[in-house]
Amino acid sequence: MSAPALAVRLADYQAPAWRVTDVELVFDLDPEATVVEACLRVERDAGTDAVPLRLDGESLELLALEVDGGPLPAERWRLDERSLTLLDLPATATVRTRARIRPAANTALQGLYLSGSAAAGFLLTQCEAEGFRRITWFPDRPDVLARYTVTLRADRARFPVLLANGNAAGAGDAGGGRHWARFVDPHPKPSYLFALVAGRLERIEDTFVTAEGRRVGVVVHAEADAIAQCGWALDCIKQAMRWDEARFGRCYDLDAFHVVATHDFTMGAMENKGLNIFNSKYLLADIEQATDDDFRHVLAVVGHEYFHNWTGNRVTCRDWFQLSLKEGLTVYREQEFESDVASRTLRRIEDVRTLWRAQFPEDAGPLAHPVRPLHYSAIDNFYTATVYEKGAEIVRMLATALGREGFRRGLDLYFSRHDGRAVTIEDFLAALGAATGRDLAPWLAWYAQPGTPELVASGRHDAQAQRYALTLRQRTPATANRPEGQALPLPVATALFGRDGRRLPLRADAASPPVSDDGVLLLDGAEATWQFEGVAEPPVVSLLRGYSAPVRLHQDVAAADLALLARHEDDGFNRWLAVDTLGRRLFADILAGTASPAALPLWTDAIAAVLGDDGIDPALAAELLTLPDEATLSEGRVPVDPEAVHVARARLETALATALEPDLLRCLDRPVAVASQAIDAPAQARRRLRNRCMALLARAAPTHLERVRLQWREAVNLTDRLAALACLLQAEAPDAPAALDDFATRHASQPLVLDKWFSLQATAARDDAAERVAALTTHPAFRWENPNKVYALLLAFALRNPRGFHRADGAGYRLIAESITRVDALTPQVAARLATSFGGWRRYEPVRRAQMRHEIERLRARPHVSTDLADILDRSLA
Ligand code: 0A1
Ligand code: ZN
Repeated sequence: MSAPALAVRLADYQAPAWRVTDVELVFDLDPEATVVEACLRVERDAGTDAVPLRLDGESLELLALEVDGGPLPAERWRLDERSLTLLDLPATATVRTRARIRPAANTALQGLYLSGSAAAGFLLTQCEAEGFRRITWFPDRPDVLARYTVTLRADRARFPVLLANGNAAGAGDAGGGRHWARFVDPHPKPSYLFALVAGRLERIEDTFVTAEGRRVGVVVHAEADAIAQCGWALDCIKQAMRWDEARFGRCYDLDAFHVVATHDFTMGAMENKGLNIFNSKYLLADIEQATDDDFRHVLAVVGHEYFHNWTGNRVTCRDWFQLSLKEGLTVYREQEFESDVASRTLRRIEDVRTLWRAQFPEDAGPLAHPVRPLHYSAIDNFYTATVYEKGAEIVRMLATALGREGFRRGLDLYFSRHDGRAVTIEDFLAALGAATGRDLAPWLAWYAQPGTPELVASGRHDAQAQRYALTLRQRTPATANRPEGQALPLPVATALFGRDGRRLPLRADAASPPVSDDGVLLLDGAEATWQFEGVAEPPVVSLLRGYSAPVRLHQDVAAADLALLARHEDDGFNRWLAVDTLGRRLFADILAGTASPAALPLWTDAIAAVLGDDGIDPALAAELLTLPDEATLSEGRVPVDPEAVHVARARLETALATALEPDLLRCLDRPVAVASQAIDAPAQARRRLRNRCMALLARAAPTHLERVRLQWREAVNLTDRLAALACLLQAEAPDAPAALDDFATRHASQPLVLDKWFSLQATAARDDAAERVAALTTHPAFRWENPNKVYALLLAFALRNPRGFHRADGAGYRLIAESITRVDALTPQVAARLATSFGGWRRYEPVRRAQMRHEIERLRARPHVSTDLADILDRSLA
């Protein structure tokens, strides 16, 4: 069994004793053996004499080492598996190394690796967080920023396209069928932002003129069979560039912006300076091979990576503990981008669903960590919902508390103070505070303290005085692994409604804590009370509008009041939330066996009323018809019986479908052509609503499957075809197997579409789901080396098929444990991610709890466990 890796601690941070000012890299590229020559100009920090220069390096074969143009005596350097240490260097020196690396054998997909086959694939790099050390020896930490000059040499026919960060600075013939290209990046950057790409790639391009007048070549690269699907991404890049200028005053800063698609990537995408690399899933989109959701995801991820150019690249992180400094802020910017160019309400609903499904459980289980962790043994495992999504929620709360203008001034100051530097979350808060005259020190607790705060609201109406007193209390309760948390600053966006559905003025008396012009109450201690005046009747109180703080709200609201909010709330999110809350209450009653038939109509009538409102966005209507998934419904319940949750949810959905059958039919029968190839927002919204109605109708009665079959035959886009297939599968219709086969044949040469085909089967809540998923791992299109395939089949099964994964006989657990072992030998990051599916084991009823624990222990006891996997397993058991 491997020993746990030594933890790195935030408290131990020390500024680097050595800086690297300039780096020159020369690559002789070859998939089997690439030679990397590195020349580093290093400088010792004044006052740190005699500190050896320690360079990180892993899986490198040393071919040559020189300092200041000559060899270094053996007693002045040491090489081990993880580093090269040079002793007694002068205060400035030039260190030259030559290394051999083996891209084709690199299945970890960190460092330089091959995407696709050795004969036809292309070479690319992934360096975040610690991949650069697999390319050359270097102080591989984000606070060492250097200027890079990179020369690539390769066979011209095999690797016609050569790309690296920065501006092109020459190209030519290298003799013997080889060619070269040079790139200079004028912006100092940390090593994790280094990238190169070499191969047979096609391109589409355009020009973007920045607000500062720079003409930027915008280029999207992909393999020949994918280039036709890159148009949408190119469009999204230009939208993102324009938006960042308009909303945050941030312009692009190089002559070209390159984006490359690969099928072999462990994450979504990577913001390498001027050379973003994307998992093809988040870059390619056309109507035949991508769903409407895919189109939206491409917009969001393209935006995300582009926005990193300022939040991450120009201003970067001092160390990996500060990861949320770039990720939380960039997710927030991405959310705002999509909210501005598409739909704010929909994006907010989607983000909150993600928070509830993924982040709340993470924050409540053994893998919980502060948004700024205090220690780690495998940083790869901290690209989590907490660092990303909760981090974004903190930024959103700050923006709410400071107001749009104040937040913008704060960010402007942050950029001007720290451009070209590696900084901390304290620096971020200090800049926002200095620009707005606020002391934001209390906000640091949001970054430091794990757990989801509980917010309890209570109110009292005084009819005589026409006053309404609203009291808010907060607590972050202790758990087995941590003490009770301290009070946090909580912005609570609030509105009061009268019984007729009209907004009441929000006038707090002079003794109350302040209320902002847009109705935000800032709770900055454990408890506070606001006295609102001029409230003649007991109001309906709408709290946390737009989900203004990521907390669990406990508020005693009558179902009739929620129904009123569902009709009259003008905040789209809280309107949806009112319906969602009604649905969850019914679910809880069904689960507890206390459901009363009288409760159902309040919920279904509320939805019907909204559906009947001609002004409603069809996409929002579709959201109202979508119940929380089983993971979300299980969240906060102990012990969980996944089978009971599944059955109760299915009953609730059937009840909804049955009650609304006429409304759903009316919705479907509205004269809209099924055969639509438009991808504009209204077309997408209509499809979303129609497909949701169709899915519910198929639940209500088997006769409605005829409509599904019609759509299956006539669909001219992937969204509609896939929606119909999902209905046939869900109903276990007799023709479902044939439809699945048809689909696979039709899309046989389209890997991203086949991923959806795998996921559809992986998430079907059948008794034999585990056996089917196991069988699919032997399908010719499935490859263990390809993260997208592992995620589409196995991660989808573990996370989105609770009934199958948690099957009482443990077959689901065994399948995932065996898969983890297999993947760990290839791509440890992916294995670790799969293993997080066991993280919640303590919340399950005793039989399942014991089985899950057994699998975790068995995995940990195996002989060769990667550091990434060992870290997840150890923390899960702690
Ligand atoms: N910084 C990227 C996420 C990312 C992290 C690690 C990676 O290693 C495989 C890749 C990508 C982002 O936030 O988009
Ligand atoms: Zn990011």
